Amino acid sequence: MKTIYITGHRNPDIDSVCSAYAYSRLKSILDPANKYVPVRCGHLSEGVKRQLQAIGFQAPMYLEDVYPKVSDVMLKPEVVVDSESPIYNLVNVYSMNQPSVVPVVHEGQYYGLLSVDDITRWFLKDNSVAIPVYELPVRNIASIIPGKVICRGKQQVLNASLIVDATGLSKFKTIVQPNTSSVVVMGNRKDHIEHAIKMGVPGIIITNTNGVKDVDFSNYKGFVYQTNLGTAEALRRLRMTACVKNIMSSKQGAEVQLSDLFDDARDMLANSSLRGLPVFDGSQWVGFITRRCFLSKPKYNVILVDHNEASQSIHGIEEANIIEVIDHHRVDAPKTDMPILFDVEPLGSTCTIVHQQYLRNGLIPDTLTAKVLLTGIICDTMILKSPTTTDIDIGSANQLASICGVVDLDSFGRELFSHSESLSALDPKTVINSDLKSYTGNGVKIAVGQCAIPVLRDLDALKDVYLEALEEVRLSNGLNWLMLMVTDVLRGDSVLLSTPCKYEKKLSYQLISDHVFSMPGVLSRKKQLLPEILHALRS
Ligand SMILES: [Mn+2]
Repeated sequence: MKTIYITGHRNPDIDSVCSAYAYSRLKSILDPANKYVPVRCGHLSEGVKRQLQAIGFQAPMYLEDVYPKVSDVMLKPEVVVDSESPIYNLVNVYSMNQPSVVPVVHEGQYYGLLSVDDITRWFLKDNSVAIPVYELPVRNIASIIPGKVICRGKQQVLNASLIVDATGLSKFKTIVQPNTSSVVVMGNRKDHIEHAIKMGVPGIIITNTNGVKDVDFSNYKGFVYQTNLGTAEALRRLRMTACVKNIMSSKQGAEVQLSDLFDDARDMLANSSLRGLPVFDGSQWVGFITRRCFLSKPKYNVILVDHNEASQSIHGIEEANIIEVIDHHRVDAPKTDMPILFDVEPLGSTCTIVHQQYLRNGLIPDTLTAKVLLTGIICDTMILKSPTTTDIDIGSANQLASICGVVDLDSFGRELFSHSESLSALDPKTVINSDLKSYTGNGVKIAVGQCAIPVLRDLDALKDVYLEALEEVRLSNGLNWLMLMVTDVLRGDSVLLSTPCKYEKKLSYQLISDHVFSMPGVLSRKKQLLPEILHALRS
């Protein structure tokens, strides 16, 4: 099952979030094998929030970007090893799979990653020229060598080298002396055992036996263990009783977060000598990554609705698979590798296109989806008054209204727009940014914000503040020209505020004061204003 995100444009408006939701519902019916997730790639303005609240609709979740993340390649720990457990247990882990790292826990908490390099280093050291000294926890001896503890002794861990008793008693006495700090691995030989006890060696492992008789251990302070394993096998296991934590590299500490970018984590690993890194979600350890996780880069699958330009889309779209585009704007779409469904129609709302797709597939949207689609159409067409409105929009609106029980479209629309903001109640920069679209025309970087309000009042009092805010937003966004279109929905007119720019004089609208234009009957940014702006840029 693939996950496919459906997103509208940045600074999401009603049409954008409503079409993303409704299209995800349709796709889930048509293609139940995959998971369609509606998202929004920007935050909602207060007005949009109130409008959605008014129809009882929860907006799609926010998704910041579609760059591949650590979470997309992370390995979940199938096997973990306790830091105190014997190295011998790693044999089982490595016989099941060949991990380059194994997560190590201590008392249930993440402790570190053990890598194959740690194991190699330990085996090489064990077989180097110097006689190795082992840290042998007595608990581990009993767990991996079958047998019985005869004396527990005082030490929890024996720090000792190993001696095998394979000689006659007189030779043995020259090897094991009062200061000998080795664990002796020996057969069940009474006089040899008594000598080892007398010399006070830290431990004695008696092999090839099911019972040691007639030896007095009562004054002995060391550890004594009997096993029916042969000497060679007992010795082999004894060396691997050392704790896993003892062989782990001290170079722990580097870590990544679940939400870190794939590229950043890959570079971090590539620039280190580590085989893997632990992955955390906040402070919680959730898994790990190894170099193998980065052999191929995953791609997110995305459907674009209500936009098709990469600059208006979710961050990371250039690295994603665009698998469909459903839109009603001018086309400036990114190239794709594969043929895709590209449904761009000059209709009043993307929600109309989505409804038309329901009809083409012989489906009827459920009540909530119908209301959501209707809301998208009514808002984007300014209650079916915008010149972008077509007969198809009107037809869809009427059909959807009858499904969700809306009797009067005009009063439904007036009610919706009554929730949008009034200019004086808002911060000018928030208004400019909340529905801002960027374009490049003739090499000039421009952006146009639009704000729909029920009735345009107070403009004289507010225009200077707004013009000042426009200039600040223009500078901070690195734009050549920035405009705000304030649309009076109920009267069906707009006013355009512009930053000072040589092209503004070429606009055909009537100047009502400095940098303020009257646009009677203009309701559509994309169909009426944008072509006019692009024309001004070219002339
Ligand atoms: Mn739209």
